[in-house]
Amino acid sequence: MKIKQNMVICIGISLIFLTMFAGNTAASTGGDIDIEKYVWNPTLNSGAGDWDNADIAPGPSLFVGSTVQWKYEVTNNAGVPLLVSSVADNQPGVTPEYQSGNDNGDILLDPTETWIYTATGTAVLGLNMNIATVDAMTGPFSPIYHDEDSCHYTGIEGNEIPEFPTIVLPIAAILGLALLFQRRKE
Ligand SMILES: [Ca+2]
Ligand SMILES: [Ca+2]
Ligand SMILES: [Ca+2]
Repeated sequence: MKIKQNMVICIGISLIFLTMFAGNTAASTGGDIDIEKYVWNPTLNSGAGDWDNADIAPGPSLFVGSTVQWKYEVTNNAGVPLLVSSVADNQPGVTPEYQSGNDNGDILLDPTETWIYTATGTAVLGLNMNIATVDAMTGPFSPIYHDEDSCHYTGIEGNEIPEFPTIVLPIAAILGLALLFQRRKE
């Protein structure tokens, strides 16, 4: 009797889930998710800076050691709300953090919403390419929708303030010599 009751409860819960998500699954055929990854390019728009999609190498030139800022835009082209299961970056130590876009405050990425994520890093020398990925689904039984987008920058040397001894030593030497000549004249 107890087993029968449990079975009825299980079937009931399953039916509720199926009803909740069946519509979404059916409507999502041909749907998709989109991620775009941007890097802050300080030389765009006459030097004021702007977000650069930078899909193609070499991307913006950034000074080695300076902060790199990335932005990720996730949009829903599926026509139905999506459950975003993962937004990630293949660059070690870079974790996209959600900032804004979930306008109605539920847990789903609605077709009208664009979710914004950001991350920062430190520029390293040479060509740097990394890939952002997103996974989403319409419900527990739906296929996983996946998209990815690349982003480039090139780390260049320069803009480094010389370290203290490299400035101070030559100046001290010149001042010392000047003093020495001054005293000899006297
Ligand atoms: Ca894309
Ligand atoms: Ca991009
Ligand atoms: Ca939402």
